[in-house]
Amino acid sequence: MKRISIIDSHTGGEPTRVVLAGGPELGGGSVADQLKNFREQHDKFRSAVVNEPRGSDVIVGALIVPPQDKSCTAGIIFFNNVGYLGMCGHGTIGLIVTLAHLGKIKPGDHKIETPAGVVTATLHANGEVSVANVPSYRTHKAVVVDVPGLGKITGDVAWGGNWFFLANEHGYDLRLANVDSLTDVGWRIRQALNAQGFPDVDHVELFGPGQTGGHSRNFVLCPGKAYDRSPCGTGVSAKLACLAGDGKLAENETWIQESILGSKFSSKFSWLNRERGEILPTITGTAHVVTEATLILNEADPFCWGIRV
Ligand code: PYC
Repeated sequence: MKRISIIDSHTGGEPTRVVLAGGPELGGGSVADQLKNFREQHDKFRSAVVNEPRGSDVIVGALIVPPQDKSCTAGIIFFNNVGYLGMCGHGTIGLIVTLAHLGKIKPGDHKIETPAGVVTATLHANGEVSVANVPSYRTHKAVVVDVPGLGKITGDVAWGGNWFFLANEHGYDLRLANVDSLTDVGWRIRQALNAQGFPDVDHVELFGPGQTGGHSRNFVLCPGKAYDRSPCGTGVSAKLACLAGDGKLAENETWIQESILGSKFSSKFSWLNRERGEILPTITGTAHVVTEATLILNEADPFCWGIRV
């Protein structure tokens, strides 16, 4: 019988399950090296932690690992129902609030090593967390995707710690009541985009007008077909790269991004390299701890390692 100690939180409605103890030994090195080992040797642990019957499609797992960069407070590997993330904005906010809940960190700056690079998370005295993310940039503007059954949809391809397709003009109403049809649309767009020359893009973002005071609302479809309940930290980073590139947002100007639930991240950017369109985005949000628990893995259980598709 194996026991795994976890804490669950949510960031704007999107859950993060931090694994505190009981994880696999990943052999050290950079967090990117440890992710390779995790993926190749211990993928069933990922599934056991986030998939049913202990989890669900929407949970993002976060395994704390030793950082190679010793100036970092922690290393972290984020994972979901189908695989691994380069970085995760809502998950980093959840991690910081979890570490504060445990009394392991105090307000101030905390560097965190992720597979996509080192980010700096600031725990504010009021409990909010800001994450200065990895450098973000747009690689393709106004890509036209021919989506079977939907027609042509135009959007940008950008990196914010994960790869995103971002569409402003799509004609869909971004309301919670419509998540089933939005999921179908997002999935069709992703399939078409992957087939039409962008195999790495695994997140799709649809944007519309803000409905609860934000500058914009989004619907974000994650790699395993779950929609992000939060505004998606890496997705907002990709959005800022597009806004910056189009001259629609100035350096240090605030952009409030609403999720499909209406939960919000405040964000801003500074230029790293204007010619290359590279920005440093900072995302601010709040998380709440909801569960402290022990997962039990019993090999006698036919679903010990989770239900995998
Ligand atoms: O907040 O970056 C994020 C994120 C990625 C996938 C789910 N949330």
